[in-house]
Amino acid sequence: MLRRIDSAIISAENSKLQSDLDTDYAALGDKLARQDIDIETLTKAAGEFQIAVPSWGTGTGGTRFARFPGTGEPRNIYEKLEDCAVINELSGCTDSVSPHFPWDKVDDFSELKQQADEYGIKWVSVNSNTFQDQPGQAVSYKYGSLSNTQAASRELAIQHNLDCIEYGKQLGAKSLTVWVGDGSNHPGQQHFQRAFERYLASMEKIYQGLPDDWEMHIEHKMFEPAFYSTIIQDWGSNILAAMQLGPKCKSLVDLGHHAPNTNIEMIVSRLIQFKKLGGFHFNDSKYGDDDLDSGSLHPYQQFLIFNELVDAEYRQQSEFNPAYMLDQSHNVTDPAESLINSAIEVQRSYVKALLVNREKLYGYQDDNDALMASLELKNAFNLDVSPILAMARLRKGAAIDPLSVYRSVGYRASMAEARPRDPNATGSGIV
Ligand SMILES: [Mn+2]
Repeated sequence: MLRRIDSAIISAENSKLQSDLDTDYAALGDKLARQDIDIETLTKAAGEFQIAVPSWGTGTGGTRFARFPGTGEPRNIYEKLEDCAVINELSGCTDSVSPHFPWDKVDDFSELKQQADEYGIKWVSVNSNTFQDQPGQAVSYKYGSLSNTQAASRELAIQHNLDCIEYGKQLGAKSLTVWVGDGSNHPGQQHFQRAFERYLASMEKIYQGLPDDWEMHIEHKMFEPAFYSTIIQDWGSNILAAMQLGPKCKSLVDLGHHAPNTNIEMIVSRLIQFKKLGGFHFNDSKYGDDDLDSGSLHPYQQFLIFNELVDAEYRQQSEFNPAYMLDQSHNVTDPAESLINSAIEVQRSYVKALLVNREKLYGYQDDNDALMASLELKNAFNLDVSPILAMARLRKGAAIDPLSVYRSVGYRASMAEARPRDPNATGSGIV
């Protein structure tokens, strides 16, 4: 298999840390055994957990005010794939990439797939982009895409989504994620119902183009770029559209696309109950931003979301197979470092949620013992599962300390030489 980081370097770094890890792992194993939890079961689950990297997350992000590009940024999808391979080799938990079109469009998708295959990277959900006009585009998305009042703009957006499905088929993807920036900035600008009807009619045409084994995921977002109303502003509009369109259409939850303090874990539970949870875009948010690093601000919220997901697994909820993906914008960090760290933070939430004793929790709930029910969750959250995550990485040939290895090999500096920046290239703001 093709590699970006020599496995001998990772092994050498791991060998320096393994003795301490073995000690910590054994101590944690003893502690968990006293609670009748087998640490090996958790380590196996951690090793199997995978979360996709968004291709656009490998470049430095920005805001609508400015973007400050870093050195050695990937300039095309092949270079983004290289960085994704590095992230996976070090973290051991990101074996797939989610592409965005037309940003990642190439002439020969079989060549791109072959390159990814050699890195052991899969392609997952393809993302369409109808929130900006492309050079030479015949009609504009300024006043919306799938819900535009003008049929020509709607048709262009529909065809773009159908094209994305074709690209995805060539890459081996199995789902299409649709987020549109459609909405309004002024009260009265848009007739809410008629706009939603146009959106649904457009989405129906895309749905008809889905292969039998594909899903379509709708992503809601409360605001931005439209600041008064958005066509799929919340999970209510999202699930209504998904139910209207059919069983292959599900809702996608981007953690940052909600009002502050929204109970996202309960939204997740509702979507699971009605077999409409398609997947996630993980990130964190403080105010109205939607692109901070996963778990950097609200790790307990992320844990509570995984508590619902693990509960669904435990109860063997039917049609439950959500797609996990990061969706962040890295403005001040090396994107590869943020993506490695964030993937592990999401994996951490998953493993902590596995610590919850479901039967005990159900008992506390049935007895209305609020405090003990709450502690069953909090005690799981408070346990440091780092040795489990590190051991899972070690056993997969990934790094015990991924960021340390990443920095020691000078990856970004070497990319700065290999990937000189085009001085004429214009970077988008929000990505
Ligand atoms: Mn998103």
